[in-house]
Amino acid sequence: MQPKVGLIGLGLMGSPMGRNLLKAGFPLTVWNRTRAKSEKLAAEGAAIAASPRDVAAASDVLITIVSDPPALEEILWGKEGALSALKKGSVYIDSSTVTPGLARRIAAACAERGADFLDAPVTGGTWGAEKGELVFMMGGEKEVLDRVEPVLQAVGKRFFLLGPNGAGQTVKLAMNMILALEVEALAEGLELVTRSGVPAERLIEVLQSSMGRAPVLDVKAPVIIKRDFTPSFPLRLMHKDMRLALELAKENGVELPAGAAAFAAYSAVKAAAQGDVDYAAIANYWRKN
Ligand code: NA7
Repeated sequence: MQPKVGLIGLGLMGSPMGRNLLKAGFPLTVWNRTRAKSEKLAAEGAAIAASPRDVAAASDVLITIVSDPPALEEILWGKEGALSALKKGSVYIDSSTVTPGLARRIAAACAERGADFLDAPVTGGTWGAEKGELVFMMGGEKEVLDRVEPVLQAVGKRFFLLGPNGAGQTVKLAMNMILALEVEALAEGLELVTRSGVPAERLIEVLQSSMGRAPVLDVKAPVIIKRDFTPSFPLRLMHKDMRLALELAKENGVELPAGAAAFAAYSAVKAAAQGDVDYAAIANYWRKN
């Protein structure tokens, strides 16, 4: 019999994940702070719960994907939070990007209720979420992952089990720090060549044939050249991830000199941004300062 799946958080990532769970035939119960987003999925077959608590009570496998640590704490420990209703023997998977410390705190709370927990942030963006081809970075037990893999197959294509609870979040924060640095470096290089009298496209042509080539640069170079910063991965979320990575570094006594400098540049662009923009808008650094 198909496990009953619960999903909390129907943002840019959660909504397409929900759609794919329904397409794969899982009975799905959802909750989102803004109800209109739940109603869209209800039209496709999902049941709407009245609270995060009610989603947990209805689920064998609970998935959450919300903005940041305060949002996650709210849906788990807030009024009518999900944790108090987790079923014994159920599995809870959190795909928000938060801190490894919070992931471990959640794992302990799940264990108290006889439920298992996987921290499972994702990469692949909205495109990967829509195609059901997300890549999961996971912390937890292999036996637990094996139990829920049929559910995760509906939304993802690769599942990296990286260590105990918290390991998924650790790798995700490091990875997004690297992506932020790559795109910041690209923006710097483009600014340097264009302000020195060489068209941006010439640098890109050469980059494409060099060891400096990277898929993220393939995607973000045209965005920067066209200056179309419609969010694909919003700057506000990348900024949050860099902040969390720097917090983790501090906790562990690790210096991240380039990360700290890039964070200051992203912060300046975020403060000056009007509305939601993609993190490639780091290229606006030279427009705003
Ligand atoms: P979005 O599209 O910004 O969606 C964020 C979701 O989080 C959305 O469902 C929000 O509900 C929900 N949210 C935000 N704050 C709260 C609070 N305080 N309480 C309950 N729910 C909340 O982000 P993405 O889908 O792109 O990304 C989600 C995560 O994956 C994030 O950690 C990324 O870094 C990776 P709303 O609809 O606004 O009411």
